[in-house]
Amino acid sequence: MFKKVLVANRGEIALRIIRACKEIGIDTVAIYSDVDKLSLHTKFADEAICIGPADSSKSYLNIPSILSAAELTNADAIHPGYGFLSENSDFSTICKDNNLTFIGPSSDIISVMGDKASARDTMRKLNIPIIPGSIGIVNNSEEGLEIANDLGFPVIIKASSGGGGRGMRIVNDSQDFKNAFDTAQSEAKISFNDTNVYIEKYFVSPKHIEIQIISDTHGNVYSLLDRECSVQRRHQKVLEEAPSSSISDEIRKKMSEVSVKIAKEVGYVGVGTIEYLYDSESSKFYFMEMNTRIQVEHPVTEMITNFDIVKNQILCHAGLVLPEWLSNLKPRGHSIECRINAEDPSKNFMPSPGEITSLHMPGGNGVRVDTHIYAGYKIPSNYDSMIAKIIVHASSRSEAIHKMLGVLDESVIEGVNTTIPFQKQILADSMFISGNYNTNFLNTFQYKELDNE
Ligand code: MV4
Repeated sequence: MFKKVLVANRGEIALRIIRACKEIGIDTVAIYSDVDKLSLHTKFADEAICIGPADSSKSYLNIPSILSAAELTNADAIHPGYGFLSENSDFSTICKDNNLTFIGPSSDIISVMGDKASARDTMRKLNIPIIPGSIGIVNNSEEGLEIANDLGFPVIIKASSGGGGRGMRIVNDSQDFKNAFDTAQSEAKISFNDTNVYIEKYFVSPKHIEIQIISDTHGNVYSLLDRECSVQRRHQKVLEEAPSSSISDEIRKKMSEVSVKIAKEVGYVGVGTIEYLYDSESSKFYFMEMNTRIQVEHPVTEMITNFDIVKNQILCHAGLVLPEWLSNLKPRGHSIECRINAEDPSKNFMPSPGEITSLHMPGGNGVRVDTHIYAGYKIPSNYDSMIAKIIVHASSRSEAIHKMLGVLDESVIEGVNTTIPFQKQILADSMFISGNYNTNFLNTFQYKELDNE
């Protein structure tokens, strides 16, 4: 078992990992940039080391600095959390070369799944249903146009090193194709230093459903069921729920089986999420991409399975054999997570950093708040604007919606603007309540600014 884990992250996920380590009995090392000196994760860890200035490239992405911190404190493992270095295959390799366990999959798997075109090719070879599209990358717009004509418009051009919506171009007809293709390639070069792009048939109104999997080092792989993540704004998930109310138990079982097959075939170790596009009309699902890290929205899965994903992720990398009861999981009730960002929804979600002057977080049966903020905390402007995740669990979706509306009403975060009013309007929206929403939901949803906000 690990004696000491260095948590190479900040904010709520750093706290989450520290809490899981405490429960196991593992000592923890926090790293922080100078603007995060007063952040809670530096307080809750057993040790805390400043690794550089605010700029992520000089701190949370600074591999030599992080490794020095691990060496100084005699850490024997590093947990990357999500974002930052969590899907950096070089970091995984460097940890291994320095006798540090990287709490994540091997660098080969990170590389394969991080290269979206090669991930598709891997799935195709495994006979996994993938979105119709190009075989591998597309080298030029002439080749691309041929593929697009065969697929039929609309199509979508995606950066192979992208993912999460970055470097995507939707093309509705052939006249726009060459320009879109050339733009996608140049954006991919700028954003990811990799011009490789691929093409897929564009699904106009899919649902975004993902399957959580966990694997130990003994070849056991289990599905921890599904999450619905279709409520996205500019490819940032806003609200997630588990299980999805849009798929039948039969589809849930099939998506789980396909996901377990993928993890087994690639020799996956640890936790991972396979993202699918789901077409409600045909009840068909298609592999879109695989994320090789813990995800922001993991708590909704923990609530419906009563299984601690982060704790077991750490234990799996320390050699734990996963329990057999995971093989016939059924969703227990319904869970919803609202991401609370320090942004002003009435000003096009402009970031709203600053000091939290007063704070009241909700509680009660089936209510969980994962946050690193406190009254007096100064939210820095250097990082992601998410300041809290409010998660509820109830015996039905309807009760979970009512419970979430209630706890959002209870919540008080003063001193900065937050997206709480936006979340309340989503939860009260008839299309959302019906469950028949898809990835276009927020494109047509109108936030109404109210005086008493
Ligand atoms: C798609 C798609 C429809 N058709 N691919 C990729 C990254 C992920 N964050 C969203 N992605 C999508 N890929 C094909 N072939 C729809 C999405 C999608 C989406 C696209 C645009 C705007 C919002 C979206 C929300 C969820 C999914």
